[in-house]
Amino acid sequence: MSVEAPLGYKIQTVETLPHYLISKLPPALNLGGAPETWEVKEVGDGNLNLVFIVSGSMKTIVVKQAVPYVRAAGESWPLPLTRAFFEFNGLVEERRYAGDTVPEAYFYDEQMALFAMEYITPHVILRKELIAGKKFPKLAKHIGEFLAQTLFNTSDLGLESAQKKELVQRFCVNTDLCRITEDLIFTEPFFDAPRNNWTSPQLDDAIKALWSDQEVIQVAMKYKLKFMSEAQALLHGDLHSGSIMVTEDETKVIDPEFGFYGPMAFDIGNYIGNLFFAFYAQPGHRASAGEVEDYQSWLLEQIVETWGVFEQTFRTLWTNKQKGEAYPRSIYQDGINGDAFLKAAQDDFFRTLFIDTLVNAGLEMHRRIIGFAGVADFKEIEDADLRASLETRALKLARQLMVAPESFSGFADVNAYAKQC
Ligand code: SR1
Ligand code: MG
Repeated sequence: MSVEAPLGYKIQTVETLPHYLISKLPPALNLGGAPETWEVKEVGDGNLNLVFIVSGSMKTIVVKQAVPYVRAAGESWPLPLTRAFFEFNGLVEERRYAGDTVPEAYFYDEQMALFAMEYITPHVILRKELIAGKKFPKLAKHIGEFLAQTLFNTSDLGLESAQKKELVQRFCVNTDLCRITEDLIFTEPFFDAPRNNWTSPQLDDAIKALWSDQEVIQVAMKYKLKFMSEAQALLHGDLHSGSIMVTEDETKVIDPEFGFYGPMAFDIGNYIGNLFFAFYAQPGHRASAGEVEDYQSWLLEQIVETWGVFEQTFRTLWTNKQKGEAYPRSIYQDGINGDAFLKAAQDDFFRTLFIDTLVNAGLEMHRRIIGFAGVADFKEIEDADLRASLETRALKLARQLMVAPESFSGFADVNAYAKQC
């Protein structure tokens, strides 16, 4: 199967991009100087797209172009170009609610399947910094708020029902990227799929045992159905530490090309699963036991604090909401027993969301160890025996999160269990 490209579509190179851009850039986006003088670098290191940094004498921008296949796999894995549309629109919608935590998107060109956005500097990809052992004092606040603002304000709690349905319609056709998630996260780790890739032979027995573990597999399939059918909020859809850029003071969430309407717990669980990942990988990256322990404690604090900020911000948005037909103001804010009802409604909502978040974190951890898209936290550990022993610990927590999420009362409790694994 090959992908149909719009007439005139061409994969851009550092040589062709300036000439294309000069006819497309909005007048307000003046890079400065003649296009021949612009410096262009291709810096994409993700799985899917080309990423260019284009600098003129006055301004630098980022241009992202979709190619008609998965970049990390090559032309044998075709992938439609429409993902540029979803990433551009995802940035626009997220920025509406999360402000500067999301880069500004400048323009989208359907014919070339590309868009331009703000150049973010000197921020570094969070995953690299977690591997390097750096701490970020504002990270939990920024990500907790990002999650609350984007998830609340795009759900039926915070948005007029007609507007929400319009957004559902716009994003629900992101079928090809959803299909990647459905396959890579929810299905392939749980059977002998050709794309799977784990530390072998060290983990062979554990992974074969997983394929017969009915308890885990039933949960994975239950949550796959939820992912496919619960249009609760506009998700980022791929919120791992590789989709976040940081400095001491700022956090930027990038890459929402997997954006679509799905269950809130998917985004939150993805992020938290990646923090647990970083937690287990630490002995592969730090020089001493003391450094490992210190950084692991910081990572576990991040999990507690991110959830805390998220819940607090979301509760406040909900309590003060002006619109949104779910849990309407007429019964809660303006109702005779409103305050008591609202607290009970919110408590119930967050308990369910917490459980679903744990399951999604467990799913993300399984797929990064077993499936196609492994991550640097573990892949960069060269000693395969050490890597496998750390992955085994991560898999132990991941299983517990999936089969017994109700046994945990909060993240402090989960963290205590994570340390024992
Ligand atoms: C084929 S894409 C593989 C993975 O990369 C992206 O970042 C998503 O996480 C996806 O699952
Ligand atoms: Mg990405």
